[in-house]
This record gives sequence, C-alpha cells and structure tokens, in this order.
Amino acid sequence: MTVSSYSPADPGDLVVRVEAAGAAGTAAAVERARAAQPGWRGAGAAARSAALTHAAEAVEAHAGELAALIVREVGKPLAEARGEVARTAAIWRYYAQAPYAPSGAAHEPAAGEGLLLTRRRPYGVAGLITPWNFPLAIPTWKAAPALAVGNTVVLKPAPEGTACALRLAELAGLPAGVLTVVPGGAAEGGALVAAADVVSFTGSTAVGQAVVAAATGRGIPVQAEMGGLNAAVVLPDADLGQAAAHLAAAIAGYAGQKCTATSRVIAVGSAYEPLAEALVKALGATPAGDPGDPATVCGPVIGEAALTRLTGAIGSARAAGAEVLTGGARVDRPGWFVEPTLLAGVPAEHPLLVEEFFGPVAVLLPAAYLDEAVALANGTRHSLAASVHTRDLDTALAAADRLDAGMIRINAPSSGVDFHLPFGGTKSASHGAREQGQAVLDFFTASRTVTLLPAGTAR
Ligand code: UN1
Repeated sequence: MTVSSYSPADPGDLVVRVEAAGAAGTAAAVERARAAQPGWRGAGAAARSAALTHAAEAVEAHAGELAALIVREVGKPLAEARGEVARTAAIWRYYAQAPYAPSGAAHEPAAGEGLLLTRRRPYGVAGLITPWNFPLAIPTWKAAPALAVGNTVVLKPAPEGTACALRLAELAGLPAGVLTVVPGGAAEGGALVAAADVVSFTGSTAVGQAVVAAATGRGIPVQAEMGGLNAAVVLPDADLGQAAAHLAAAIAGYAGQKCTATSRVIAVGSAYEPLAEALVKALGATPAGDPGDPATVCGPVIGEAALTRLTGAIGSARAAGAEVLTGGARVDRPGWFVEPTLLAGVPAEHPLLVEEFFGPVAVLLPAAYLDEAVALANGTRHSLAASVHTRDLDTALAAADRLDAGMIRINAPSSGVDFHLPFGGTKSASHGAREQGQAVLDFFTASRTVTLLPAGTAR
C-alpha cells in the first residue's frame, strides 16, 4: 500500500508517494521508540533542550522551503503558511525550556517526620495522530512537549500532509527512534493506538471518538481535539467594520479549514442589517484564489470530496429556503476552490448548523437579545471556540462567562491561538486534558508520590 498526496490547487501535482507503514510496521516503530526512550530520557534536561532548540533552528533555516511545501501540499495560502512555519519554530523553542522546569514538589507529611515528594515521569511512547490542516504546527505542538518531558514519539500524520510531516521529522534531526513518522491511514492509526503508552489526537469527531474508545479500553491516557461549530456573536455597539474583517478572516482564511473557524454568525438586534452588508463586502474582498499568491486569504479546499460535500450542503440549504448572500458556488478554475459563502435563512436542523463542514461557508443568524444569541451559540455539541464583538466590557464579560466554549475571543477572530496557553473545547469538541502549555506537559507525564522517612529509627 502507498500513501500519496496531491496539491489541492493543482490536483495533477503529486507531492509525495511513499510506502505506508502498515499495521506491523507501525507496531515495530513503537517498539523502536520504546527501546530508544530510556536513552532519550536519560540523556538529561540539557540534551533534550538542545535537541529541541536544534529543531527550532532547522525549521527557521528552512522557513522558505517549508512554507512552499505547506502551500503545495495542503493549499494553505502563503501568508498563513509563513505564519505557521514561524509558529512551529516558536513552539519548538518554547518547549525547549520545559526540560528544565520543576518536575514535582516537596511536601510536609500529614503526620510525623519525613518528606513527601511528587515527581512527574514520562509514560514511554507517545502515539500522535495529526490532521493535514496545520501540517507542521500540530505535529510540533504535540511532539515537542511529549519529547521535552522524556517520551519518545511515533507520529501518524493525515495522508494529505505526509510530505510536511516527513520533512519536519527529517529537519528535527533527533536520535534514531526518538521521533518516527509512520505514513498511512486508519490501519496505521489503529495500530498506533493499540501499541502506544499515551495518545494525542486531532481530527474529526467520528475518528476522535473511536480513538478515545480504543485508548480508554486499553487504559492509557488519551486527549482528543475534534470538530468545532464555532459561533461569532456580534452586538449592535460593535465596531462593525472591524467585526466584519475579523469574521471574514475566520470564515474564509485557509478556506475555513480550521477547527477554530467561524461557521455561525449571530447578529444581535439592529446589528443584523449593517453586519450582513459589511460581511458580504469583506468576504467579497477575499475571493478564493492561488494559495501561492501572498495576497490570497482563501485558497482551495483539501480535495474533491470536500468540495462536493460543501457544494452539496449549500445546494440543500438553498433547496430548504436559504438565501445565498454571497458566494455559493465552485470557482471556475482547476483545483478545489469554493467561493467564500454567507447564507441566511438556513433551517435550524440543516446539517450546516449541526455538523462541522470545514469550508469557507458560514450561516448568518438573527437574535433579538444577547440571551438568545448565547443560547443559539451554545446549541451545539461542537463547542470549541467563540468570538464576541462589542465595545461594552460588561457584555463581553457576561458573554465570555456564559458561552460554552474552550476559547472565547473578544473583538478577535474565532481562529488563531496562543501556543503557550491551554487549547481545547467543551462537550464533543475535546476529550481529556487540554493541549499546549503546562496542561500538555502534565498530560504527557504521570505524577508519583515518594515518601521518605529517616532511616535507622524503629517505627
Ligand atoms: C488556529 O486557529 O490557529 O485543527 C489553530 C485545528 C486546531 C488548530 C487551530 N486544532 O484547526
């Protein structure tokens, strides 16, 4: 079996074709990683820190090549691809400091003499399953913390991002067995979950739930970051020009292929008409185009199946009475391009308001008051990110308090993350510990408690 990836902007362009690892090859990679783990952990904090710093430097030294590879392999527009490369280097650098952080604490015993110590230790082999939409940043934000605290890593990237993952691991240049990429699909993912000591997944809700069930069945720790059906709430007092620009970026940026993209825009009261007008204009200013052009915001969607799913959903919403305010069609050019699309009048039970679609498509919804907007925003299982657009601090804080999401962004697009803070959602959006920052360093280690009593006394 082979794994191939083709450029979404130019589907005849074969980016990479490699042999799939297979289930047996994946299990063997985990065994090699397990054999390498004591040496990697035992090398000490300074050696691990230096290795992660080297990875950051290698990414920086090849920034142009990596950005071009992201553009070619997954169709991310160049400006965002450059940003992802810079973020990737910053993530390696950030976690390069983690080996020096305290790994536990000293405590007083509840009674008597002695000393209690807590100490966090790595599990062994971290099995990582990553999506194609951030083909360098997501593998890095899982691998770097896992490695920093002394695990070794086996990474199963999405087939569409295979070339990026292989190049990342090659540039990282870690010792043999410390970071291994296993190209493949469901068979390799299943074999990885069946053999790893700790699992971290980002991808679709259906696959994430299967990964969680399999890992939980084995009794190993698992975190999963899945789909978002993210809402933006716009109040009448918002700076509507700024809100429209942020929403356009969150809807059309990278063709909406982020779990943090905005797919529902909820306009409160009198914000509806002026916002609709401003947003139509802003989306019109970000047409789907060549991802290699530094001015492009909305590139292609990842493949033909995605394009068909999106145009089908727009068509069925139309048939159900929805109005297309802008966009709504495939772009007439080679590759998988869909116009940035805004719909109104979509029935509440339509799949566009129930499932994550991963495309440059959003639905505009009216709400009479903030309460109704919050209820609408919270009416989904996929509660990852939300944005609120207002000049009023009380409203912003009230909404931030009541919105059911893991990331709440005031006067900012729903997409975009700070790589050192906890990342994740509520309900079906996430399972287990948060990613990023201290939360993920804790996730990749288990705490043990050590009791020390003075020797030589009878007790
Ligand atoms: C971002 O909004 O910049 O898979 C990051 C995803 C998310 C990452 C979003 N885990 O789209």
